[in-house]
Amino acid sequence: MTKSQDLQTHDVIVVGAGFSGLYMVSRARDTLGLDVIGLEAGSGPGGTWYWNRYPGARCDSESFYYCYAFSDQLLAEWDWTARYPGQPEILRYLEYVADRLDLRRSFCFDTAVVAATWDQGGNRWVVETSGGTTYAARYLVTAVGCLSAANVPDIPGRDDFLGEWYHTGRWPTEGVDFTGKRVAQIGTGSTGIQAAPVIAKDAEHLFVFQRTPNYTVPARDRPMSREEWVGIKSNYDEVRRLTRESFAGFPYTPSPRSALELSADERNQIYEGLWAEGGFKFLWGGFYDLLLNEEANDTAAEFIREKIRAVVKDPEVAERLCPTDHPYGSKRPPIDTDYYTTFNRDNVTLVDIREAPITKITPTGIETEDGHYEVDVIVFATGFDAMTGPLLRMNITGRDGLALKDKWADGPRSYLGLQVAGFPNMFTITGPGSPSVLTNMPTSIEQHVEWIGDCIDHLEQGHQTTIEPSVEAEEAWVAHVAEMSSVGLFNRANSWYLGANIPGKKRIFMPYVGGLSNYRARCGEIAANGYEGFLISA
Ligand code: NA7
Repeated sequence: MTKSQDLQTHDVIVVGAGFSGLYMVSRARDTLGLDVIGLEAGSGPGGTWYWNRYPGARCDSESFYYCYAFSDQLLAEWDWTARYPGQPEILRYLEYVADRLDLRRSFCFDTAVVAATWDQGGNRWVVETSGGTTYAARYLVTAVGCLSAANVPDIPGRDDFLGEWYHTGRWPTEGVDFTGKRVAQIGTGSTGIQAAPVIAKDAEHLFVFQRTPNYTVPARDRPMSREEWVGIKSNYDEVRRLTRESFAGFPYTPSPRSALELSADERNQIYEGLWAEGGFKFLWGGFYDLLLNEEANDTAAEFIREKIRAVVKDPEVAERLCPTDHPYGSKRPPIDTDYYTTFNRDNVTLVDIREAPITKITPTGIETEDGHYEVDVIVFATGFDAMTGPLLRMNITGRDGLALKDKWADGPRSYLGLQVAGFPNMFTITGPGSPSVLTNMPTSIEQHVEWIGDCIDHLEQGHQTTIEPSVEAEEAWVAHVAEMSSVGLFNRANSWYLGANIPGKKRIFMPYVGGLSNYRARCGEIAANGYEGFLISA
């Protein structure tokens, strides 16, 4: 590091200290021997798991593959206690990794990036931060996550509310005591579905404001014994192989059968088995065509609706909870613990805001077209400005004064979701245009970190100065991402994959639907062919 007044110079700046930022710093510092600084807005490592401390927050991927696979040492030392780790345990894991790899000394915490600008003359990125210090480095790696820019809807009257309000993705570290309180929860995505059953246990009354009913499958969480974990570890090479060679980073082998090949009874028997097993396997390990064929999808959707009708005692509430306006899995599929049974509690009311929308927030509650709900606390489980939001809020400006927000005004454009033309030496871990949120995140993150590390090493070894995609390669990739997204049913929902949850955001399907294994192979070939499609300057 060199330091002059309030400018610090390094080789690499990594923004973020979640799964991707921690591994990127380790890779650049310890494997490549570069001088790296990590910048993180939170007061410690954790990323998503630092901020999302809402009640019920836990991982929807199973613990044994929702972790780093790159290090035998980390695997050997850490034992997960449950099939799905809760937020506190995942945060402890990431803190353990930060300590074990001695990463904290390379990070500045409580430091948000306020601007990042390419300095053409100096061939470097200049990054301004909330603390006032400016950092410069030849490489800028964004490790900001896909779901970190909280979306708090601009509902009229919000600032007049006299009670407490919270967004689930910015939950107070000290927690929130709901005892004896009337609570409004807005939103029934993965977060709302995890939070409602837990909040309902403490609150005097919980009103769940639902705009779109969601399909959720039981998680079937359970403790994981030491013996079970040891057994999995002894065969971990196979877990690595399966996750890396799979479509979505899950160690399941999807069935080659169509849901339509079987009789209704045979099919339901399989669905019953998957329902009993719980989790994402219902979508990814059942029939291969659930996300490809609407008729096949309908069989799973109707199976879930029948489960809702069987569990929820009030038939009118059950029907309101039944999704009918989008195919199962076309939005990010939640999994749950006791979500539907929560609506059988006397202290829980489902408020259908599709039928009677919210008109305003008042000082004492929420007004809809058919009534006023007096509450003490509002929980916004309203999601995120996904994928582009975390990047755009950093005010990134590339070559010739090109602002990323202008370049992406009509939707994100990138090559492989890794680099953007006009933004030399900037790498975006799990950026738009890569499989990212459609996959088990640590699997995608490790692949990106390793690819970026190798690419930086290639430049360093060859004494080359900059790398960025050619406009042609970027255009071709953007067209390929769009083409793939039109193949299945993903475009059939108003999802955050498309940016549909943010008023005014351009509707573009952002993640790459072509599958993680194909994507990994393509990235590997491109590197092996001398970084085909990239412009490298000496
Ligand atoms: P999601 O999946 O975006 O869900 C947000 C929920 O909030 C969803 O039910 C939305 O309804 C609802 N919402 C959003 N804005 C509004 C407004 N203005 N009024 C009423 N309701 C609204 O976010 P999550 O946090 O649940 O999950 C994000 C990801 O985090 C998750 O998929 C995992 O990957 C981890 P809508 O469906 O848009 O009608």
